[in-house]
Amino acid sequence: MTKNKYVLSWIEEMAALTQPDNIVWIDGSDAQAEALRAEACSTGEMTKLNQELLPNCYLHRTAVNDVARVEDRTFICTSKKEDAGSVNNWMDPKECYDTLSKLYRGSMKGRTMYIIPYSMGIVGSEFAKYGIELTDSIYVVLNMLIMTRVGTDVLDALGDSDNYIKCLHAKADIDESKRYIVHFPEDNTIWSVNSGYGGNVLLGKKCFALRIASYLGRKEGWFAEHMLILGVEYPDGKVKYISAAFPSACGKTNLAMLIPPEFYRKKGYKVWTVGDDIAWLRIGADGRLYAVNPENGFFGVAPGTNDKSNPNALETCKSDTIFTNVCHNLDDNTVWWEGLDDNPPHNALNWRGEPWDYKKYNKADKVGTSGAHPNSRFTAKATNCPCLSSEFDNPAGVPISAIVFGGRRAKTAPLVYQSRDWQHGTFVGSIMASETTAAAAGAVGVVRRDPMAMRPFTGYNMGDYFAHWLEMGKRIPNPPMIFNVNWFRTDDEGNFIWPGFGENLRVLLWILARCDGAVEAVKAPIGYLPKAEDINIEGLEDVTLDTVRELLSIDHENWLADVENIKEFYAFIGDRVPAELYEELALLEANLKA
Ligand code: GTP
Ligand code: SPV
Ligand code: MN
Repeated sequence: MTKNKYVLSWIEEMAALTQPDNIVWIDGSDAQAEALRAEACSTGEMTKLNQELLPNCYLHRTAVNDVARVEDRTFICTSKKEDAGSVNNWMDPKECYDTLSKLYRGSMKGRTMYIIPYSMGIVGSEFAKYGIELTDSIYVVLNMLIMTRVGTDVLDALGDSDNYIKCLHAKADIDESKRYIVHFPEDNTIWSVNSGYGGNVLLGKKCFALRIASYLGRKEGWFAEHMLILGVEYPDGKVKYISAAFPSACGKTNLAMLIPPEFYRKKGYKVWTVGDDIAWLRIGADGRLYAVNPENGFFGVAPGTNDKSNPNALETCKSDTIFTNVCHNLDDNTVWWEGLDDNPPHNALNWRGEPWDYKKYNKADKVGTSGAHPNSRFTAKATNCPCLSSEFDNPAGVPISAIVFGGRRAKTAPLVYQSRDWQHGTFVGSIMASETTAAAAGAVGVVRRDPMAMRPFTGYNMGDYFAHWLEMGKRIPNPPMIFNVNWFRTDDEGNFIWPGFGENLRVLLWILARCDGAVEAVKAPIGYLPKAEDINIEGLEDVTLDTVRELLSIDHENWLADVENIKEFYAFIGDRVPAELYEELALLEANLKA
C-alpha cells in the first residue's frame, strides 16, 4: 500500500511489540468494509439489524465497564510536566512508553492488526492532517470508516513524509485498572490500551483532532476546538456561520442540526450543519476566522434523540449506522433508547445484553435500569444528514461570525449574553462551567469548570491555552464576536424553563443581529444582555416576556460565589494564566459589587 519508510518501519516495530497473527491494510473500499461487517457479525462482535427498516445498520455492545471516556486514565506525556499543566494527568514519556509496552506486548497474539490510514479534513487539502491507526478491533475500523476519510489516497497524499500521527490501539483485556489513553504530543504519537469505547479508541477524534491538534494549533497559529459549526440561512438566501463550544452531551449535535420553529420556517429560515463536535479554525486571507470540520461523520448521543428534538439526526442514522450500547428490540430487530418515543419495547435486551423490563425503569438509577446506556451513541455518515451544509466539503472552511460558549447551568448563567471584546470573550470562555454528563466516567450532574468545553481535550497547559486564545485575537483582523448561552436554566421544580432545541434559533438570531449591529443590548456586570423584547417569542406557547426576563436575570450572590470558584480554578491552573484574564476577573467582581 505504501513505500513510505517511516510508516513501514513504525508498523514493523509495533507489530513486533503486539505480535498479531495477521496484518490487514484498510483500503477504504466498500468490499473490504462489507467483509469486515460480515466477520464481526459471525463472531458476535456486531449484530446486523433489520435491513428493511434500518439498511446497513448494526448494533454493538461494549464491555459493561467500558462505556465512556475515562478522564482519570487519560495522560499528556510531555517531557516537562508543566507543559501538560495541572488540569491534565501527566506521565514522563519514557516511563509511559515502558509501562504501556508491557501491556501491549503480545496483546494481538491470535488476532489481526488492522492498519487504518486516515485523514482529518479533506484529503490533499491545505489543512488536512493525516494519521495511521493500528488496532485489533473491527468495530474501531468500521467506526473510523464512518468518522474519518480512510483509504489508499491518504497514503498517496502522505507520500514519503513522516508528518502523520502514529496511533496504536489494542483492546488487550479491557481491564479498566490497566486502561490508558496517552498522548505524546512531542512525538506525534497516541497510545490507547484496554478499552473498546468511542472517544478512547477512535483515535482520530478526541485524541488527535483535539488533544494533539490543539498542541499543533498553538505551535502553528490556529485553533482546534470542541465546537459545532452551523450555518443560518436567511430568507434572502444569505448564510451566516456560528461555531459553538458546549461540553460533552450538552447539545452540540442538537444545535448543529436544528430545525427552525414553524414561524421561522415559513419565512424561509434554514439551518445547515457543517460539524457537530470538532472545529479547526484558521485566519483566512480576508482577515476573518474560517472553520472546517475535520470529521466525516457523527458520533452522537442516542438518548433524547427523537422526531421532535432532532429529526435530522434520526434521519441521518436510519441507514449505514453503527449503534453502540442502545436497547435491542427483539420483536423487529431494531433499536430503541430512552426519549426516542413513549413505546419502550416489551421484548428487548438492554445495553448490557440482558433481557430488559421497561417497567423497572427508574430515573434515579438510569445506568442500572435503562434500556439504552445514557451515553449510548450512533455512528452515522455526514453525507446521510438531510441538513448537511453544501460547504461541508469546502477545504477553505466557512467564515465564522460568532463564537458561542455554553454549558448546563441550572441557575447562574443567563439564556444568552455577549462579551465586550475578544479579551473579555476569552475570559467568558475560560470561566465556563457545566454539570458533568454520562459522556465521561464518573459522577453526573456535578458543576465543574470546563473552559471552552476543552477541559478534557487540551493537549497542553491550560494557562498556555488561554494565552494562545489572546494571542490569536491580536492576529485576527476581523474576529468573530463572542457570546455565552445556557439552554438549561431550571425552575424550582427542576424543569427546564427554556424550550430549547429548534427554539434555540431565536437566540442565534439575536446573536447574529448583534454581529450586524442591528439590535441594541443592555450593559450588565457580566457583559451585554439582550433586551427581553428582542428575543422573539412569537409562536411560543409557554414562554412570556416575563419568562424571558427571568431567563436573562443575574443573581449577584450566585455570580460572586462563582467568582470565588473561578479564583480557585485559576490558582489550580497555575502561574501561566495570563494577567489579562485576572484583570477581567477583577473587573467582573468590581462590576458585580458596584
Ligand atoms: P458530545 O457528542 O458528547 O460532545 O455531545 P453534544 O454536545 O453533541 O450533545 P448532544 O447534542 O448530543 O445533546 C446531549 C443531550 O442534551 C441530549 O440528551 C439532548 O436531548 C440534550 N439537549 C440538547 N439540546 C438541548 C436543549 O436545547 N435543551 C435541553 N433541555 N436539552 C437539550
Ligand atoms: C464527547 O464525550 O465529547 C464525545 C464522545 O463527543 S467521545 O467521542 O466518546 O469522546
Ligand atoms: Mn464531544
